Amino acid sequence: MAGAALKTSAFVPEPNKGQEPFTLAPLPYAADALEPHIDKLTMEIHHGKHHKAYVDNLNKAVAGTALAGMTLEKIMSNISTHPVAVRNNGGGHYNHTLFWKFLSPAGGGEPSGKIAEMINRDFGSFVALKEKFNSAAMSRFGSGWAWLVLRDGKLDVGSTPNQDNPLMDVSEIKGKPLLALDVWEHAYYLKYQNRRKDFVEGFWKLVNWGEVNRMLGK
Ligand code: MN3
Repeated sequence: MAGAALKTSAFVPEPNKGQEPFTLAPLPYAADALEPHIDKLTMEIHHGKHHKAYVDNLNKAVAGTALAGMTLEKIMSNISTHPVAVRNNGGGHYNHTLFWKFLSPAGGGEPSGKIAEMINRDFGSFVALKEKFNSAAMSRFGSGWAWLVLRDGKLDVGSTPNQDNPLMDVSEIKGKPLLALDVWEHAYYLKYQNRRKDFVEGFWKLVNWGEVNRMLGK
């Protein structure tokens, strides 16, 4: 039941609730709220068309199978045994649900709280983390995601291809996602064209550190 899922904590990604069919939650802010860093039309297409298609195609892929009603986290933990449509669309739904929440019109600036301490401990400084994260985002060839994750109590940075994520058994980087950046061209091409680097810089001006801290405490 979608209504029941909405009663859970705001930072638990909706697709983790094992609801079936999976549903597209509204953006947590207006489509133009992230301007100038991410433009309104990009947000409308990205959420209303791309993310919606992942949800619709995921529902088609799991309908009538043993995966229907299973949580996405469980599905992803042994994704190598499932059809590629589940990997692509399940990952797409999960990743985008996280991504919208990691952005905020009131975001950006320096990290605070527990995540700030851990960044300093594990990377030396926020500047050093950004360099590593930006490198992961820039060096991902073609389409994919950059990630900050928690694994065995330590922070790590890496990237995944396509709609893969660190919860998947096939992923090179594994752990609990704490921050995600979509580097598919559909995330930035209308405004930035080929300038992925400028999009990544814009992303840092939107990061919702409160959400990162809440994920950390989950
Ligand atoms: Mn996308």
